[in-house]
Amino acid sequence: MSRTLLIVKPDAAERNLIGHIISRLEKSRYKIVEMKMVRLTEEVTRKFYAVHEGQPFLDDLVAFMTSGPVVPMALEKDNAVEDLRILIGATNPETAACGTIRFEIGKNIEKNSVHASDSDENAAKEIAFFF
Ligand code: FUP
Repeated sequence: MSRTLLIVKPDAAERNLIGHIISRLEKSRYKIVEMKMVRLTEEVTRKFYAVHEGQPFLDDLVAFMTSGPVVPMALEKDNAVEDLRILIGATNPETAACGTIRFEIGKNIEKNSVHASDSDENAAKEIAFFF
């Protein structure tokens, strides 16, 4: 078993898609081991996205992520990190594979509905960041 972090982003929470996303996760055999609804501050969001410091999209991304509630959750499953990246799809919903969560409900490259950790190392860090 391994763990990863998923965040339901404000665009999905705002459209009442939290339950839909949880359903997709549970049907894919993820166990939710931690979960909460939070409103992120600018400071916390900048810390979370520190790796993107200096990127032209960062200010907009921070404004978006602080615009409404988000739902971080720690998920457990075999091969959790890699399988969840496949389930959510590419960053840009327009290029995400058919059937992925971002393909299905993502609006654009910024408002792409969900975040998922990209490595076991980052998953551990991101779970500790929120829980
Ligand atoms: P991902 O790991 O798929 O979430 O994608 P990245 O780590 O590359 O990017 C993190 C977040 O930055 C994305 F979810 C959305 C945002 N982003 C933009 O808004 N514009 C871009 O050009 C790239 C990323």
